[in-house]
Amino acid sequence: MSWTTKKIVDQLTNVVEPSRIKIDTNDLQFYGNDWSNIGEPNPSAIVFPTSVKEVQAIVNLANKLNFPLVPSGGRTGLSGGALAKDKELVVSFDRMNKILDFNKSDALVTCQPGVVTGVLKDFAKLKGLFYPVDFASVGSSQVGGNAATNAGGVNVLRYGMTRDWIGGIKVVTGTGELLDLNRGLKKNATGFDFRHLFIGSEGTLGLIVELTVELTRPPKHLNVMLMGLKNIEHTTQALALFKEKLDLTAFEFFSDTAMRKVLEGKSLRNPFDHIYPFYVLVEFESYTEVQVNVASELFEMFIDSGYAAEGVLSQNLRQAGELWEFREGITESIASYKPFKSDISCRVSQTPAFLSSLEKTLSGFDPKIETVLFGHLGDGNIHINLLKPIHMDSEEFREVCKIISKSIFNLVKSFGGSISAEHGIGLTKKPYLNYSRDEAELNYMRGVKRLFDPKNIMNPGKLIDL
Ligand code: 2HG
Ligand code: ZN
Repeated sequence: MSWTTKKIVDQLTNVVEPSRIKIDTNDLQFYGNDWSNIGEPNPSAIVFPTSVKEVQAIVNLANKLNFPLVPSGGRTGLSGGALAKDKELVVSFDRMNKILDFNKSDALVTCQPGVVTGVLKDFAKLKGLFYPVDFASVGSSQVGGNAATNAGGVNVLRYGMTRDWIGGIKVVTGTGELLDLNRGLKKNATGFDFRHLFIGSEGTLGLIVELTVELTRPPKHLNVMLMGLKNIEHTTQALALFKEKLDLTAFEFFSDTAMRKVLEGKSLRNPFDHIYPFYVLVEFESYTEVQVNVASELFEMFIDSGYAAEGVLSQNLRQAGELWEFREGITESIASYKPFKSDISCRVSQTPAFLSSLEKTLSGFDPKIETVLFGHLGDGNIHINLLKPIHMDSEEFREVCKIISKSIFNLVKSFGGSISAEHGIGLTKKPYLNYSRDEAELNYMRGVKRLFDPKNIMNPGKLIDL
């Protein structure tokens, strides 16, 4: 290690005001960690730049002294991408949180990376528009972090991932150069689109210092239907039918164990008379009563054919929110079990086959480890949470889960799926990246990393090793 905290802090004071450098233990713990909680944070210091120039100066210093940087947004990631455990300097974007520009006719908003996702959503609303990327942590995640991890969420089925809403970004590469990528252009056929290399690169190529985000018209009226289903095949049959007849904004699913945990954890009342093996939550846009009637007819058809056992359709926005709680409350309800998380995807049409094979695979392991399945079925994205039995030692649980996740990843590979649909690779999934990307691809990824970050100072150890 050729740098020391003292050396970094001394020289940083030439670059930013001393009050924007933090070395208190509490700050190091807080800003050096993310929601994955997989290791002890141990950064050298935290720096809070306020301008692009300052970010460039920090990167130049890191190159000169050869110390690593960890970018830090809302730190809501679940894969350890923002964990600083090896004396890195954490670059927090908390003070770069301004909306810089808005152009109504382009429906484009330009902002700094530290703008909280919920603030951007509220800003869009104020302008009569809509920023559609949505997930449970919009209240703390930041737009820069969303872009760096290509965040997904519950509305991907209709609106796509974060990538689809980024009209332009400015980045400071690992060499300290400032790149202005795509500048909000809708059409631009001038060769490689570097913007998309940086989106989803988890801070390993450079730091995103400005974003131009596209907004759209808000959905007219959203309705939510929750159904209990007896069989996994029926979930994709429901998806196909509803998708054909309605403008779906979300199609989510969860298992019986997920329902039990959320009822208990959130003290909710079971909306149905029984617990069913699977639940689907369908959200759709209605323009008039016609769409609501179509949904009711489809539901009746489902009941008549024996697919759906019970169901409920929201009558107003408050009820829609209440139905969402059964799905969105799952993560929080199982947090006390210290779950081991996987976030996989396969083609939507293959999800029933995948889930049946998964059931077989998991039945070979300790039955005391409960499995909670849920996710964005409309996108083929399944969250698999393994729960630690109360009496199992944490270390033993982690070891067993590693073995189980290898079996899961083998299964994912056999389906041509992805070992991370939306949570990213970070540290937790780095050893398994080759289950989803072949060696030739990994070599090109290393080449790209070397090109933009030749000294390997940008979030080293995450996503891919050189
Ligand atoms: C969700 O879809 C999040 O609710 C979290 O991606 C998933 O807790 C999880 O595994
Ligand atoms: Zn999710």
